[in-house]
Amino acid sequence: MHVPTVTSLDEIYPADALLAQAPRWDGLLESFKAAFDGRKPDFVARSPGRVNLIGEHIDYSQYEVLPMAVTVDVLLAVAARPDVPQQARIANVEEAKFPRREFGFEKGIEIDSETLEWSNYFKCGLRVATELLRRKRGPEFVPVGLDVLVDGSVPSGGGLSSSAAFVCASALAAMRANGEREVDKKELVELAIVSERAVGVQSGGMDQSASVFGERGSALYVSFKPTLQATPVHFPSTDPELVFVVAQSFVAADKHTSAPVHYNLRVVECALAAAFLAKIFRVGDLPSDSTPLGLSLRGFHDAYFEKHEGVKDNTTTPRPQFQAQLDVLLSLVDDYLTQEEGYTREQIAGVLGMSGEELTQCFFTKFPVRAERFMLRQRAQHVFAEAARVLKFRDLLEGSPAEGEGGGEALLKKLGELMNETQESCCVLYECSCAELDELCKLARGAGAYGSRLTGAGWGGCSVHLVPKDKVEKVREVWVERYYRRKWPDITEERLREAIVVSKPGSGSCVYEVE
Ligand code: NG1
Ligand code: MG
Repeated sequence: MHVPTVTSLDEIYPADALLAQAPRWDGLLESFKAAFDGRKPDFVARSPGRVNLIGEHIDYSQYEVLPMAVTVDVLLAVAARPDVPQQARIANVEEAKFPRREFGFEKGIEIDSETLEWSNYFKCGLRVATELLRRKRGPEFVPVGLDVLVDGSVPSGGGLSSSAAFVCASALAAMRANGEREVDKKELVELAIVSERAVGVQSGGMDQSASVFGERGSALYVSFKPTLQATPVHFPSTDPELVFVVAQSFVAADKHTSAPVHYNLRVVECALAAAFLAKIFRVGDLPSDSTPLGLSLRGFHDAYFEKHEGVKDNTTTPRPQFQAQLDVLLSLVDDYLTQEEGYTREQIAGVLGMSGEELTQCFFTKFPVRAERFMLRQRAQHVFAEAARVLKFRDLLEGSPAEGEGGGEALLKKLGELMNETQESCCVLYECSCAELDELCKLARGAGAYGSRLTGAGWGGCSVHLVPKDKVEKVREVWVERYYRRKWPDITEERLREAIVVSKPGSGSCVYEVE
């Protein structure tokens, strides 16, 4: 499947968004000329943000997740400069926040993960493109120079994954500038996932998948095994209508700086839990996979059922059986990962039969983390239970809402319950929520939301709520009054409009040809 080329904005946005988008695009094309010697851009590369409906912090354990692309996006207006190969000039319409940069990449693309620098994300994308181009055209290929003007409407640090949208749009931009009209979505995503880790966050692959594969009108069931795949999942028509509302906490989640004690630490804890369980249940060395540390809880999962039940290819196991497997794993965790207070490095090394040095080599060298104790029990409990919730959520969306008592409303309530369970688990077991996110969820539920939870990495950022259509106004009022105005008495109407958005699944990455 290739990234589409489009020639009109209504191929990208739903009708109700066009009114706001048309002037934004015109402005971008005009500003490009002003920024780069009066030249017109050749095309615009576009990739959207995403909201994750369910399946939080399990993509880097290789479990399925259920996000959807949204309408906010990152746009890159681009002109190729064949006369100055391997030189980039990149500017942003928000010049004050994101100052213009120029750099050459004849000697490779350096990315300093120690500094928080906006153009790093562009460089990640450029790396993806260079790698893809060299695969196709040979190692000697010399890419063209680029002039780029960026306009992002995904709030940064807001939990809607501006980073992945930016990386994917950048990769696409560099491919197209070098004449590639047919970019394979899967190839693009797989490389973007690995490449984005260069900025310092050891992410899974949900965001890039949702951004590139997004489809208007459906959520995406993203699986990583046996290979990356995004399957559209349609929303059933229900009465009351199912609506997802996204609310910003306006607590900027600085995942980059806090990575060693938050995000990246969770990545290490999950890998340690996988190795620990594999050792206890003597399943042998886990097969290496594409996760940051090369092993995952899902790898343990598959190895365990291969050894104990002879399941050769667990990716074809029917969903009810897979759910039953997850229940088994949860009881194993309960019985064997018993230390509520966490595990020290010494204890883990002891169980794994490693010296302290070997443990450091395998788990603490690739990227830095800081912790005295590793909460293997709680993290594994979250991951296995969350993986099961994703399956249940998908089953509910695909089942007939007319079935069972209460029809549509009963269905929405069940979906909402799963979201609430996720929030509870993120809060208590995974410790990735924060007081502000908890507050937004509590207020929403009190005003009629069926389900409320954080979305994305957490520790700030964004929340998502399943609200029956007739309650959206009420929920909004309560948030405005009891959260936003209380915290920021002078908050503007415009800021409030940004804060609370009814989100519909939007289309994925594309290239727009400028006439
Ligand atoms: P956000 O919130 O977009 O930074 C992060 C990871 C995902 C996933 C979620 C938690 C990146 C690019 N993405 O998302 O892979 O693990 O957290 O479910 O870091
Ligand atoms: Mg991100």
